[in-house]
Amino acid sequence: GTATVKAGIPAEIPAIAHPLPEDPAEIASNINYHAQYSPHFSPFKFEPEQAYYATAESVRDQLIKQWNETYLHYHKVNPKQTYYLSMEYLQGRALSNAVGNLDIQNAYADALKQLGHELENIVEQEKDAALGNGGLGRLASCFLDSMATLNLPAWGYGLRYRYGLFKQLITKAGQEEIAEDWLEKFSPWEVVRHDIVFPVRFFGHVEVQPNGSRKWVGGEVIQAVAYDVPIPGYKTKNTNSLRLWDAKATAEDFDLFQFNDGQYESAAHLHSRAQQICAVLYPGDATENGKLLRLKQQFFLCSASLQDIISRFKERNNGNNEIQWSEFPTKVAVQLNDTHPTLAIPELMRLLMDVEGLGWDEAWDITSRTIAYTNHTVLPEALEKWSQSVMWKLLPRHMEIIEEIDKRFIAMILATRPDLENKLSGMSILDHNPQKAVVRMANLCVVSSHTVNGVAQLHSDILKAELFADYVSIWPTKFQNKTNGITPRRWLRFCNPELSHIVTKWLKTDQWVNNLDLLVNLRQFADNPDLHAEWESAKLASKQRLAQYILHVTGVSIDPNSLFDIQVKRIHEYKRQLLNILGAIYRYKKLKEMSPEERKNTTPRTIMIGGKAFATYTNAKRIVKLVNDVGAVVNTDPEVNSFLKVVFVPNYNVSVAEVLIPGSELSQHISTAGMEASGTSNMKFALNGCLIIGTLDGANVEIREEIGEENFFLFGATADEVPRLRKERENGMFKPDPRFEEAKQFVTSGAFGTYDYNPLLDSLEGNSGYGRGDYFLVGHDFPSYMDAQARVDEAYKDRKRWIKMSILSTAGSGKFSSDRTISQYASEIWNIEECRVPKV
Ligand code: NBG
Repeated sequence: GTATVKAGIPAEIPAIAHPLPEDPAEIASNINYHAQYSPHFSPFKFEPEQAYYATAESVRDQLIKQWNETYLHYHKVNPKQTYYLSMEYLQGRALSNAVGNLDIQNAYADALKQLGHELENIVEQEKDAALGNGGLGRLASCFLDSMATLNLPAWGYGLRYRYGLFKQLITKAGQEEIAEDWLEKFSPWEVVRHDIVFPVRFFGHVEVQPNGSRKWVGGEVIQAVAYDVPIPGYKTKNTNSLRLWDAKATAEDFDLFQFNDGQYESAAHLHSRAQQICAVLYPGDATENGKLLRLKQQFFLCSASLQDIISRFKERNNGNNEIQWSEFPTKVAVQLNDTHPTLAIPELMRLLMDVEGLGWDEAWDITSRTIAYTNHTVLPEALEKWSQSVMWKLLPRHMEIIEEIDKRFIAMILATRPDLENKLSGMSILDHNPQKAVVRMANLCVVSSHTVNGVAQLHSDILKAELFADYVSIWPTKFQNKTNGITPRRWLRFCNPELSHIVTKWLKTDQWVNNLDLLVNLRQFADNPDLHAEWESAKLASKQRLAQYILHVTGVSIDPNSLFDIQVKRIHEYKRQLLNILGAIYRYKKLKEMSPEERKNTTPRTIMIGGKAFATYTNAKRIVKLVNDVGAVVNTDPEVNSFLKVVFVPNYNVSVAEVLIPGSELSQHISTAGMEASGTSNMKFALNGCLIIGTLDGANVEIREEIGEENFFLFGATADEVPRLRKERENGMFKPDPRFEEAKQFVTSGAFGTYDYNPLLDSLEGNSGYGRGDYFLVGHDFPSYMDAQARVDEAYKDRKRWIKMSILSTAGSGKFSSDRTISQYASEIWNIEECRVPKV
C-alpha cells in the first residue's frame, strides 16, 4: 500500500524495479537510453558532447540512489551536522570525480569503448564549475570531498552564480576577461528543488510590535531556490549535498497591469533585480552599486541557508511540539569560510529572536555556540569592512543587532578588562571614526564565534600574535590552527594515474587514497633503482602530456627533457610572479652572454607561469603582459631557445591544474614571508613528486618539515624580518644586488618590446599602491632566490639525487590530506561524528 507519513518525515522509498547497471554492456545500454530519451540532442548524433551528457546522466542515476539513502539515513539518525557556508566553490569537473569516487571508472570506460568513445576524451567535454577565485574556493571543494569520504553528516552551502570566474584570453594587449557560461547547455550535476524556496528580504524598516518585539518589514523580497549538487564520498555510500541558492521573483511580483499597459521593463522590475543577485561571482566593487550587490549576495547566502538549517532542525525535532532551542548547538555547527558569510551571525540572532520569539541572552548563547570562523588572510585590503550607512539601508534590523552585540562587548571589556580600554577603538565591531564609519566583519566574527582558526601553523601564530592578539588575552582558548589540506582523490589518484599505480604497487595497497599517511612507507624505497626507473618514466609521460597541452593552447613547443618549472596561482604582487619573471629575464640575459660551449653546461628549463589577474588590478595585469612579452622574445630566439622557454599558460583553472601538476618538476611558492596564509597548490605539487622552491611562508614551513629540509629549495627573508626590511627599503638604506639592477635595466632597455613597464618597475623602488619602496621585498629576496635557483640547476643534473628528492616529496606529503584537516575540524571545532550509510 501507499506509505503514510508524518508531515516532514520522508516516506520509505520503494525499491526500484530496475536495478542500476553494473556490467559494461548494461552500462552502455543505459548510456544509450539517456542519449535517446534526454531531450537535449538530435537522436542521430552520438558525438563526444552527446556522449558526455548521456554518460553524466547515467552516472547521476547511480549517485541519486546513494544520495537519497544518505539523506534518509541522516534523517533517521539525526546526528549533529556541519553546515559549511562559503561564497566560493571551485568544483572543477564532476564526471571524472564521480566515476572515480564510485569506483566504476573501469566499467564506464569499457562501456564507452563499446559505444566508440574513450572515457578520457568524454570527460574533457565538461566545463569546469568555477564558482570561486582561487585557493579559498578550491579548499571548500576539497573539504566537501573529505567530509563525504569520512562519512560526516555535512552540507555545503553556496550561491549558484550564472557566470563564475571569467575566462582569461591572452591578446597583444595582455589579459582580457570574458564571461564564462558554464550553464550554457545545462549542468547534469544539479537538481533544482522547486520545493525548497525561502524568502529573503532587503531594505525595508523595523517595526515595533505591540508586545515590544521588533520586526523587519517592507523593502523587497526575493525568493531563494535550492539547486542541489551531489558530493559522493570515495568508496562509500555517503553522498552529501552542496546546496547552491539561485534567486528568483514570484508571479505576484510580476505586474500584469503595467505589462498590459506597455510598461514591460517596470512590470518585471523585481524579476530583473532578482536576476542580478546570482549573475556573477565577485561583481566589481569599484562603484557603490557594485558594493551593494556584493553585500546582497552575502546576505542572500546567509539568510537562505539559515532558514533552511532551522527548518531542518525543527523537522527533526523528534516530532516534539515544543522545540528545544537549547539543543540547537548540539545539532548544528556552522562554519564561516572567511568573513564573507559573517551576516549569518546577525541573521541567526534575528531569526531566533524576531521569528522564534527567543530573548537576547538565549539567542546569543545559541548563536555563539553554533558559529565558528576561519580566517584566510592577513592582507588588510582583504579584511572586509562594510559601510555602516549602506548596511543601515540594506539590513536595518541586522544593524540594530550588530550595534547591540558591539555595545555588550564593550561593556564586558570595561567591566572585566579595564586594562584593554585603550585597545577598544581597534577591537570594537563598529568603527565610529567619521571618515570610516564601517562594520569590521572580522571583529564581529571573532566576538561571536566559539572558535577562530587560521589555515597553517605560521598563519595561526601570526593571527594570535598580531591581528587578533588583544582578543587572545580575553579568550585564550578560542584560537586554533587547522593546517589546510587537499583531496588525494582528485589531486593524485585521478589526475596522475601513472604515479598512483606506482605508489599502489610499491605500497602493496591502494589504501593510501584515504589514508595518505601510508605514503611514508615509500621512504624505504627512495634509493631503489627499479622504483627510480618507474618514477622517472611516469614523470616523463606526464611531461609529454603537458607539452602537448601547451602546444595546443599556446602554439609553443616545449622540450619534455628540460626542467619543467611552474608557478600557477592568482596573480598578485605578494605572490611575487614578478620575482619569478625577473629571475627568468636574468637567466635569459646570461644565456645570451655565454658561448655555445658554456650554454651546453646549463640546465635547460621551461618556465611556465599561469593565473588570472583581478580585472581592475593594474599591476597584476602588467605582470601578465610582461610574462607574455618575455616569452615572445625568448621562445623565438634561436640562440637560446633550446635552453630556456618562458610560457604563459592561459586560463588557469582546476582542470588545467590537473594537467600541469603531474607534469611539473619544480614549482614556485615564493610569496613575501608572512603574507600567504597557507597555499594549497604547494601541497598538490609536493604530493605529485614536484620539488618546491619557496620562502618560509604559509604551509611551506610545514611541507619542508615533513619532506625534509634537504628536499626543499629555501630562500628569502623570514616573516619576523619583514617589518625591519620594509623600513630599510623606505628609508633608502637598501643596497640592491647588481643582478637585480641588471634584470630591471634589461626590461627598461626595451629588450621585450615597447610597452611601458616603468609603472610596474616603480613598485620595486618608489611608489606603489602599497606605499614607498618595494613593499613585497622583491629586491631584497632576489639574490637569495637566484642562489636557490642555481642550487636547483645543480641538483637537476644529478638524476639519482633529483628522483630521490622527488620520491621523498611524495612520501612526506601524507599530512596534507584534507581528510586529516577535516577530521580535526570535526573533532576539535564541530564536535560531529561519522554517520555511515549502511551497505545493505
Ligand atoms: C586564501 C589564502 C591562501 C590559502 C587559501 C585557503 C583568501 C582570502 N585566502 O594562502 O590566500 O591557501 O585562502 O585557505 O582567499
